[in-house]
Amino acid sequence: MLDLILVRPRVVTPLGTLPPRVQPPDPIAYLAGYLLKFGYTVKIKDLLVEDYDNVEIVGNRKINGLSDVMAVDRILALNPLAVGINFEFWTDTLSVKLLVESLRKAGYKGAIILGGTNASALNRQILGDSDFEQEKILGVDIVVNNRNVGGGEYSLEKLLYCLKEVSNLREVPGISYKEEDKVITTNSLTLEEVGGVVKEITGPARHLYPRKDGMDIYSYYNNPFSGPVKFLPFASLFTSRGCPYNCGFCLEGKDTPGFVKGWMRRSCEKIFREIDLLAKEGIKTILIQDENFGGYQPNHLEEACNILDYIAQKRIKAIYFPNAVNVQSMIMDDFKLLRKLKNLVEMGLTIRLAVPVESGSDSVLKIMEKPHSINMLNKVFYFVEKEGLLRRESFELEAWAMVGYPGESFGQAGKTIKYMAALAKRFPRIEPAVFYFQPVPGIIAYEGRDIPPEPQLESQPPNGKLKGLVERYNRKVKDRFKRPNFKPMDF
Ligand code: B12
Ligand code: SF4
Repeated sequence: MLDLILVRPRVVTPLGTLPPRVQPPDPIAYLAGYLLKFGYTVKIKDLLVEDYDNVEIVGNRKINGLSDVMAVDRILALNPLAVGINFEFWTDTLSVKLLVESLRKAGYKGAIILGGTNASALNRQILGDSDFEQEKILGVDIVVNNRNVGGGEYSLEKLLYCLKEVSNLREVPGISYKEEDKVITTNSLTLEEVGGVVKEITGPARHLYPRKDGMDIYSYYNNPFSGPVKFLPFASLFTSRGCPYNCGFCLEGKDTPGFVKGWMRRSCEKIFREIDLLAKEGIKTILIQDENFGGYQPNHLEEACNILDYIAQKRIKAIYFPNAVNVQSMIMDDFKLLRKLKNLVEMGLTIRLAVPVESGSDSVLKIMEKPHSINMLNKVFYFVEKEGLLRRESFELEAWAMVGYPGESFGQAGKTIKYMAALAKRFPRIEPAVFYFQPVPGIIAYEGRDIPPEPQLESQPPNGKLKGLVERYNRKVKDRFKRPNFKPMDF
């Protein structure tokens, strides 16, 4: 009997939109890497890439990936003690529900465990403690919390031990489960305890990913978050977990029961060994996926710069920061991080960076509890201009903002549009995108709603006036957003 199958579910997108982006299912590969060290038998099933072109239409949505019938067949054939599903995205609620339902209908009696950011945010609701049917997922036994900072690995290991030894679930930290119709949430590890786990993390078990011609299959899709990757193959790297800040629109900012809030870096030695491995595999582009690569203190910046230097020594050709870099980190210690990136560009590396502008109004930045101000943003753009970075083809810059945040006036939204339009004018090569604010489970704007929430499938304009504003802006800067059709390469 296999101990555990870790599943990335099929991906749900709105009808009429491009096929979904494909990135390696890193969260479950991290879990697998950790469990293998303890001698558990684990496999990964990536339902998205196992049949990417198979599309099921349900109402106004399409679901890409291996059909549930086939998925259940393949999972049951491996006879697992437990099935763990990565419920990362609210948008995938439909596919996760259908998969759990199909597994139970097919008679699967083992434990079904959900984990991942969205599962953690909705832990008790998923287990039935909710006024909204949409949030409940019948058939799930346990939700693993401890999102982000590393407790996922720790809790899952303890949970599997418990399931194998048939001992009390109360002994497992950082989980939610049902006991006599009541949802029980056990205490999380402390930040210090989780820190010990994060330091021990060696990296994801990439050898479990499907491969083709020596490359893991994900490079064949060449369509990650932040524009096309020029140099293939690529891989993601997480050097740290979590974030110390409290931005109101972001799950990282929330200190919800069962979560561990904070930031910590993995051991630099272990990160270097992982980079060695990636270089040996011929990886050309590294996507640094951290929420907060620069940390929040000068010594964190020092480590960040050492990591960048190490990557450069290994002849990696490009480094992307698809989740942006905090504005604080960019200006801290006399622009140390930006200077390092400039230095790497001069050495011939391609760098793609995103600046999280968020709003062009200081008052809105305050409502959002952002750790930056307009003045700090201006300093970043001044640096980029003064140092001539945007004149270099190998430096790519994005800027992101949003409108429609609760408490923002129409005039303040207009200020954001003006700020972004001014950036577009000043820097012909910048990609300045404006989105509509979207409340996701776990943040106050979601919790406060008294209508049944539906997973929003794309950025929805909150009112007609705002929509007009953003549409006019997008028409003006439209050339900046030409993206290739996200279609997998032939294989
Ligand atoms: C990389 C990333 C992406 C990648 C894809 C990642 C992938 N592997 O498929 C791309 C760029 C494609 C992407 C797209 C989107 N993303 Co994104 N993304 C992330 C990001 C930055 C990192 C996720 C990650 O890999 N973390 C590292 C791992 C190790 O940590 P982890 O995921 O928390 O996993 C740990 C635990 O949660 C737990 N765990 C995880 N899975 C499981 C499963 C089991 C069984 C168990 C027991 C435990 C467990 O253990 C893990 C190790 O400790 C997160 C923010 C963040 N830092 O988490 C946002 C985040 C997940 N994304 C988010 C969003 C909103 C989106 C989009 C919807 C954006 C959009 N409007 O298009 C799309 C949806 C795409 C889709 N449906 O496929 C939100 C999700 C909010 C929500 N509740 O839905 C997040 C949290 C960002 C945020 N701060 O708000 N994203
Ligand atoms: S700094 Fe970034 S990751 Fe941290 S809470 Fe704010 S938006 Fe989220």
